[in-house]
Amino acid sequence: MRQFDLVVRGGTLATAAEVFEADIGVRDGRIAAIGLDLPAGTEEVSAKGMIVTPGGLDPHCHIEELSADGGVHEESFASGSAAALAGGTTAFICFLPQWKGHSLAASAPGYERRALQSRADYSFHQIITDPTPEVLEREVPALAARGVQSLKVFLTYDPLRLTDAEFLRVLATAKRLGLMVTVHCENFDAIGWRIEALLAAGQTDPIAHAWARPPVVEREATYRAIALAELVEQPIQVFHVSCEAAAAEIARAQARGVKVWGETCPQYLTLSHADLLKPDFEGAKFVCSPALREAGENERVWKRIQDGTLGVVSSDHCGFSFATAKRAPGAGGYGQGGATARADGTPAFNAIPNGVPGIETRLPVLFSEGVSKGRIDLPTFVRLSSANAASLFGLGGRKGTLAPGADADLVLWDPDAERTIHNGALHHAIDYTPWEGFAVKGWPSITIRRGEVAVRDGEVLAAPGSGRFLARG
Ligand code: DUC
Ligand code: ZN
Ligand code: ZN
Repeated sequence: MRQFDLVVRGGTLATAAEVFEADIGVRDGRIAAIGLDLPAGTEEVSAKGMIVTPGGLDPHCHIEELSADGGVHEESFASGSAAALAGGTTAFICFLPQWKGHSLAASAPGYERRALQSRADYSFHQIITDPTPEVLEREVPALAARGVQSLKVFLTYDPLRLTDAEFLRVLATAKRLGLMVTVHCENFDAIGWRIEALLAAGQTDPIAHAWARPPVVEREATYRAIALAELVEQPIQVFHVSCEAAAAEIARAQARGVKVWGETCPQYLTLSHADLLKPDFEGAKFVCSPALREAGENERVWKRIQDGTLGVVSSDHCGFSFATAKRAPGAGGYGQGGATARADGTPAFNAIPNGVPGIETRLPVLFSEGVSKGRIDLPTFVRLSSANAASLFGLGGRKGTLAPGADADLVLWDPDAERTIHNGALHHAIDYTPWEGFAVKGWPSITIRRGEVAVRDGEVLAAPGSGRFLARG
């Protein structure tokens, strides 16, 4: 019997700390050895000319989410995980919903059963929208014991948002149980006030979404979330930072020793108001929250990646197709201010479901705009794409690393491959990509998940149901 089930041979390995030449020997789905001239494995994969990174970990994506009105996001676990793997992401964390007025157990029945169809490894953050004593004192501890070790709260969206008093109770519970709290930071009342004024002035186009949610509403809520977390002495992760104003609040808090981390997404690094202004309702394809900013903001967010303020790039993938959900006023839950339809039947800006698809394009866009264009080096790419999220969310040593004992989740990047992104070539279930026609340099040609070749040259080989639930510590 050979020592290794698989040897990935002759690649340039990139970890969160260094870049070096080596082979990787895999046994029983885990990395067994890293070194030069390893003995032959039962299976051999050549990585000559390739960069080998840990598999991506996308710690923020909405997959097959169920809303209380009976709706379900169009992206299924089978399709979303195929897209993840094809884009170099071997594990993701999505959301267990809580419907207001319901216990955790009674919200989204059957959701965990749906997740069994995943081809990639997966875990959950628990959304808390209704922090009753029963939820905080009984249900959350039981969930934590099952390995769901992080909570998500919204400071905007009705009926998802928490008041400050509710948020404080969630923070205190997380502190008691040692959980991470992730936060969507925007000021609900300020957005509502702006929406009312814009609608009264007859502004209904998708661009008004950005006018209703300017950077100051994100900055205020980011500051408030940090201040309340500081009061409780509970670490938080600020999700999807879109602008310098919010990032600066995080940097200031980090400088005074507060345990706050920041995440951003490829949309805030590459897209802008110009996209929201596209004619024929096409701007709806770019409605997400926080909103896209003016073009100059992209480079300011890159600077906050470069100075270490923002340490994670997630997709915030949402399954809303242009032909269906994006045109259904109020559908999908993530909207604010009522279901206002316009004369042509399309929704006014405030009723367009918020969210863009990006689970497959996250890493190619980050690699190309970051590594290939010289904005970041390879270890930074690894930290942003997997390693930092793994340590923040209790998967350190298992995901996001190339080291003996870690899961053999590997991505072989062809750094010279030039591609143009087209939706037809993607594996998600959504009918568009915000990066249609976007040119990238660098492409994940082989994705290996726990020692098995899951994707080769765009063909997804991993079967639905082959992903595993990741209980986190
Ligand atoms: N932002 C989005 O754009 N969609 C879903 C949730 C969120 O916070
Ligand atoms: Zn959010
Ligand atoms: Zn989200």
